[in-house]
Amino acid sequence: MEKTFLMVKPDGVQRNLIGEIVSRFESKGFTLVGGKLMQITQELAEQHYGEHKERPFFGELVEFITSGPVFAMVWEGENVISTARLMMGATNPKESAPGTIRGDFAVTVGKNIIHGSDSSESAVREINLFFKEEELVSYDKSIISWIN
Ligand code: FUP
Repeated sequence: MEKTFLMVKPDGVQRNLIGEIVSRFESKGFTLVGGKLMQITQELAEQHYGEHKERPFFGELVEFITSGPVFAMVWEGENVISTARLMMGATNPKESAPGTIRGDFAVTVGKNIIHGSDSSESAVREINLFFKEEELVSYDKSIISWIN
């Protein structure tokens, strides 16, 4: 089953949105298979956002993502990577539709509440960057046949 990496960023944690965000993905029908509150180190931040290394906002991005605890998660489900991106909304909250997480809770691109993998390659890379294999739990939910 497809897996994705999602993370409530420091602004989302400070604004007490962990529960709201977890609830949205649970209600949708996805399965939480890993989760932890953690402080991202400088090194992990630079690895995670490596693709943006040359961008002018890289320094601020690393500073922001290390500025407080994050809630890192792995979610499982059919098409979870692309569906989670739809549920998150556009990267810039100026353009994210109401009803999406960023559309409902964020105002500015530098504080956009949530991260989610944007492809199957980045999902694998990011899951491995943040979680050890033994931190992920594989289990069946009897309700799944009413979802998929
Ligand atoms: P996303 O995949 O939606 O998280 O977006 P990107 O990978 O393009 O960007 C990663 C993060 O960089 C965004 F969440 C916010 C930040 N960013 C800026 O601060 N300014 C920009 O112009 C673009 C992105």
